[in-house]
Amino acid sequence: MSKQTTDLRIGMVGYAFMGAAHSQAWRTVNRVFDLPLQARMAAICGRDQGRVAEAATRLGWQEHTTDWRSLVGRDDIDLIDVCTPGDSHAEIAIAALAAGKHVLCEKPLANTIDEARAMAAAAARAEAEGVRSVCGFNYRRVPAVALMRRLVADGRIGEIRHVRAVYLQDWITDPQFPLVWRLQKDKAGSGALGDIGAHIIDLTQYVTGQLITGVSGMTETFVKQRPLPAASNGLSAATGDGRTGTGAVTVDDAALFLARLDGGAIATYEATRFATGRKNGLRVEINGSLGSVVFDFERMNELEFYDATRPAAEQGFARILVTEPEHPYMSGWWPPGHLIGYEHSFTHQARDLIEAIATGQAVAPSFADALQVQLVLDAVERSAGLGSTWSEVEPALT
Ligand code: SOE
Repeated sequence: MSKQTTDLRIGMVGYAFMGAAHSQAWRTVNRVFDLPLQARMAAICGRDQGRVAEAATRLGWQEHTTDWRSLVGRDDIDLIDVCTPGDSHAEIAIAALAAGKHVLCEKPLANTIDEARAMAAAAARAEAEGVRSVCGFNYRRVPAVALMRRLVADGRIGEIRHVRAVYLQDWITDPQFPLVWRLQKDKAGSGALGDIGAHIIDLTQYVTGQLITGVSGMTETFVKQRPLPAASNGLSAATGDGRTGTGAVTVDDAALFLARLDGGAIATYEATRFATGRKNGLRVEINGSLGSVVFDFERMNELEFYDATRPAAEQGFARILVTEPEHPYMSGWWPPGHLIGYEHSFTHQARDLIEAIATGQAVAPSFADALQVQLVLDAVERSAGLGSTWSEVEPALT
């Protein structure tokens, strides 16, 4: 591992949507939280010389490069932040871990189970040498979600019976929306299932402390051909730069599944990019023997809590405004009652990773946790391919 100073020197690969979100976090984290290490935005890497140079200036990176291998090999880099499409996660993350760099890797961990297994194995080997790795399931770090987990872990909703989770978006409803990388299996692994379904799988397992053991799923691709894009940049892509014609959409537009969890809960999940009018509608409801909790990302500063142990005349869903210093992560931010947004979940992710590196403690979700999510995705795809037959989720650790 490279020499550790009080600086944590970061090299980021990728500069589109997630690259910008992670950059915002690295820029902000030490200004908000008192941490033992100072994040330094040393170098950013991307394939296109002009665009990566522009991104370095815009996002606040000291240097830029088009060669991720040289970045990973540098002695003056401590952490590699992987914000590329899924088809390069495994190669970059494994090389970085082998070079003794801590790794933050965007979700889903990989495009295939084999890649995810190799990444989890590399992370386990590196962990023994004090190298930390974490997968970017950022919604865990929304304060209301962390509070939800705390209430569930404290037994406030009793025994969990139902998990009801949806992640609804609508950004590709227009059939003329171009064939961006997120719609290509070789680049993204899967569609709505892996991109946003993975978030609700991770989030619900995190909150309940239970793992999905089996599923029955279905997937659908509503628009099978789309115009070829000019250049892909995150979610958006312009058409009409001279490229003509269409290409096949090779991933799911929507994925639905039923699941059983190992603590006895039963669950439903829905992930779609065709829920017209729903922009980032991540909603999770958990019903237990003593109450319920509900989180809706479109109202991310709130948590609904139903406490069935209260006197009958006083029962009803309470709306907790998760903005107080007593709430997870909030003491670093504004005076009580002031709201936070999407970007803050990434800053909290950076905070937790820096703490883990400095203290030598493990940080979750580990690559092994993210492999387990990958195994659930695989089980859903297998089930869908077999007419929704029940598919067991393989154990992550064998
Ligand atoms: C696109 O659907 C996307 O940007 C996901 O890739 C992110 O993980 C999610 O946070 C928002 O939507």
